[in-house]
Amino acid sequence: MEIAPGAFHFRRYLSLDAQRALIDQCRALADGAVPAYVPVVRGGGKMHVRMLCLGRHWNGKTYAYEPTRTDFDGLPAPPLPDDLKRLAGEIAASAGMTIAADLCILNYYDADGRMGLHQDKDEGERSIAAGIPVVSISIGDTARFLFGGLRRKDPVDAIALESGDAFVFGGPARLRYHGVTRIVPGTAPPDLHLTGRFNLTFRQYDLFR
Ligand SMILES: O=C(O)CCC(=O)C(=O)O
Repeated sequence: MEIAPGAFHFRRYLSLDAQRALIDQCRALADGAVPAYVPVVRGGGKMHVRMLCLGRHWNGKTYAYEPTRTDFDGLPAPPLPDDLKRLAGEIAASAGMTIAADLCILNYYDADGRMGLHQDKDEGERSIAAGIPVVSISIGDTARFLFGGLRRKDPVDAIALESGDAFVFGGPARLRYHGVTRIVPGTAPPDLHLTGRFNLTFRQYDLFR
């Protein structure tokens, strides 16, 4: 469903089996040799998610991407697995867009997880100017997702992102403000045996690859 020019919400894009497989993959990555961590941002505040960047690391102090986690433990960002990259491409294609994802931010939200209203604007200038989309996948508990305009003060829509949903924003929507105000505990499909929520956002930093 196109909710605004360039912004698409696909409910239940992923089957339960696909979600289960993705949860296993997310857990293995988040608890792997380069584990997810709670970033501390510029002003010294802690984020309310556990984060792991794949392909490139987003530095919460400089808001820049880099190969290694210089704001945390100096470890290299793990590579972005090919199957995830493919999935991002398929979802973008469903929205009539293309992405050659070269990075993904994997966030885990517990019952207190949230993320303030922000723009995704730290990727390469040419990629953003071309409107290459951000592709988001949600698994687990429902999130109250805010989707606003191009200015922070613009009105926002509250959208329930449920388990298996995909959300794509590119073209004229690429720089829209968005955030997560709350997680609704206990709303994940019981078969998933997941408490909390995983969210993956795929982006393409480089336009020419
Ligand atoms: O968790 C979400 O749905 C949004 C995540 C997000 O805004 C981000 O990673 O920049």
